[in-house]
Amino acid sequence: MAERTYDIAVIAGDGIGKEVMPEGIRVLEAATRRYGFTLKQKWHEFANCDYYARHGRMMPENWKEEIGRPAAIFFGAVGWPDIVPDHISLWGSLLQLRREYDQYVNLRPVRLMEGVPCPLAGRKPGDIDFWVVRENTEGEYSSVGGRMFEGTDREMVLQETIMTRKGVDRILKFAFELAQKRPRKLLTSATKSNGIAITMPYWDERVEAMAKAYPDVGWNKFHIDILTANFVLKPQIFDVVVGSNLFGDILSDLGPACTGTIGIAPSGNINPGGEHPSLFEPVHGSAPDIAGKNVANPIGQIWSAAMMLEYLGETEAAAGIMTAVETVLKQPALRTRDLGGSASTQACGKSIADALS
Ligand code: GGG
Repeated sequence: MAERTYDIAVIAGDGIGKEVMPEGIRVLEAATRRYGFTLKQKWHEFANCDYYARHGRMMPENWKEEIGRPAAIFFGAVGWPDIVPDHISLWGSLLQLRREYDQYVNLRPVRLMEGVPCPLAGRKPGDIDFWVVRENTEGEYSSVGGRMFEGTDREMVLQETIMTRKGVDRILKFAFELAQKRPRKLLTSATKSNGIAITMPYWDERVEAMAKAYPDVGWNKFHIDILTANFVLKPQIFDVVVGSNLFGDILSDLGPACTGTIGIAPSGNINPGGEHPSLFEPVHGSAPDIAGKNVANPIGQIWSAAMMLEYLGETEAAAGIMTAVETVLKQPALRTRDLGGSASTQACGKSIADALS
């Protein structure tokens, strides 16, 4: 049998990224021992704000060469606003990686796990189990626009939202195909076509057109305001939720918050064709307020490791990591403080690695 070896690029980033990444790696290494495959790690000391402080940019000019062609990229979190404004650090690193590698799908599972204290009254595991599919390369995340008449009473700022037929259709196709594989086969589209009068009606039209190709998938749409309310009030009605870059981002923070904490939420930035590497990272950011205290929840990073292994075809190892996560989450003493426990970042990571061994 061929040896299973994967090259992965590792970028810890800023803030708690530097603390949760070693725990993700600890668990991945436990998985390699248990399931008999090899990960060759290449760590990169860029795409962080310390690099910016030294070089005046977030990544070297030849970052693509530096990264090479790994099987996947394992990413922590970026942003340290005391050094670099967030829009500069984000556009100079993560957003550049997502766009240059055409990772047009941002896939974010939302699942209530057993033992996790859920802030929504009366919900139990199984009640909340859906995917947010976020468009990841265009939409409201745009740097097209500008400022005029700065410093005068005519000061004006303008920013464009960009939706292309290709960009919208490919994310909808991915979302419908995901829904098709799920038992409930239901797709929900996030819109705001009553207020955002050009791009969002276009999004709705494309959803309606795409739905015709998937007659076995039921679909509905909600304006983003009532959709967010329903995440809190009726999370059980969702199966696959697709949204533009901004709406998807908001929904994929709110979803995990409804299941207990954003600290456990993972994501995959996927280039479905496989022409470029895909990138796996926790949904959370660098959290400067708790950085350096060894209190951050490493499960978002660890679950992202499981998503990465699933993507690499190591499905048994991915499932093993998730079982280990579930085992640890059931024990209050092993949880981090965002889940009411007192375990440190390292202790939580170690418990999961031990549960896997
Ligand atoms: N691990 C995710 C991360 O570092 N996020 C920083 C951030 O601000 N992201 C914005 C976004 O994903 O749109």
